[in-house]
Amino acid sequence: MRSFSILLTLMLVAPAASALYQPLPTTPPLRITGFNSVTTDLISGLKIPDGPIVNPSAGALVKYGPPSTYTQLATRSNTLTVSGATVGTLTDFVFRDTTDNRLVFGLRVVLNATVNGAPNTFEINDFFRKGNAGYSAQAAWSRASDPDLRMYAAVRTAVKFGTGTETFDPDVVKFQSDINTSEGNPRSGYFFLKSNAPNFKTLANGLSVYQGGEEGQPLVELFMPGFVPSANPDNDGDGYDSGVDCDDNNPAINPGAPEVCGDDIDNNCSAGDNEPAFCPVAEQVPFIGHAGMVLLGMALSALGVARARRRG
Ligand SMILES: [Ca+2]
Ligand SMILES: [Ca+2]
Ligand SMILES: [Ca+2]
Ligand SMILES: [Ca+2]
Repeated sequence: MRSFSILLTLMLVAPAASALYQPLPTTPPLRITGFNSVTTDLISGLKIPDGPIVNPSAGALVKYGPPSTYTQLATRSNTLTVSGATVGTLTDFVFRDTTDNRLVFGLRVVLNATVNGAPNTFEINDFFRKGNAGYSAQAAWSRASDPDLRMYAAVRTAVKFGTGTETFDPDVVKFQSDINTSEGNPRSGYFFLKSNAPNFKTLANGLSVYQGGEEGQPLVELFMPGFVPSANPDNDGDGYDSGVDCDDNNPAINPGAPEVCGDDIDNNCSAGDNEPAFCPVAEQVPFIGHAGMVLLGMALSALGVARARRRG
């Protein structure tokens, strides 16, 4: 009976955990919405309340981390810079949810208290995550208190805050938020995107944050590298998966790398080493020399024939 009760407990718990994620619609209405209170978010099912406690003492800090069933596969911190000044830090994550083996892309942001000695007025209205075309997308988030809330909605669209009706974009998932130091909520919880992609890679400009001018600030979009879904793994982390990377164990070799002439390596995964487009001297001088030698030989040969005819 003991094993039966454990099994029953697992059966009851497992569906509840996965139900915390909501699929993002592909047809209107596109939005799924969060709210501004702990109580209603628990009802909405968007909140993940069962992660380890990151900071138990300060309600103003993110209290809940990722769920304990998540294995972290990769992370990267991006400094958010506006007009040369640091306004905050966005941390990007990839996890594997060991309950269903799916990949989970996560991010959270912390805005600085001040910028150049003045109150930080930078605000994030939208987070954009690219690279989702061809894959499913489900959203959820973690938070514990109002100061680290602020996922208002999740939707597959590239339409920015305040610019009109959202249209479906299979590639882009937007988390609409309101992270703003001046308004007393400088930290987000974790915004999670669960995908059925088998692998992940880094995409240049795969992530961005957008300030929509809600309080009269300038419109600002900050782009940064981001982890995105991928059909193939990117073993060397250079942003090119093994399907297009001709050496996926060397980050200096990939389709975006410069060709290094004469090193016997196809550095840019195109046209071999010493390709004429990048290596004109090394490649063309021997070729012209050879052609010249052939032409010279033909000319000398013709001259010899002509002399022989004259002698004959
Ligand atoms: Ca690679
Ligand atoms: Ca490589
Ligand atoms: Ca090449
Ligand atoms: Ca080369």
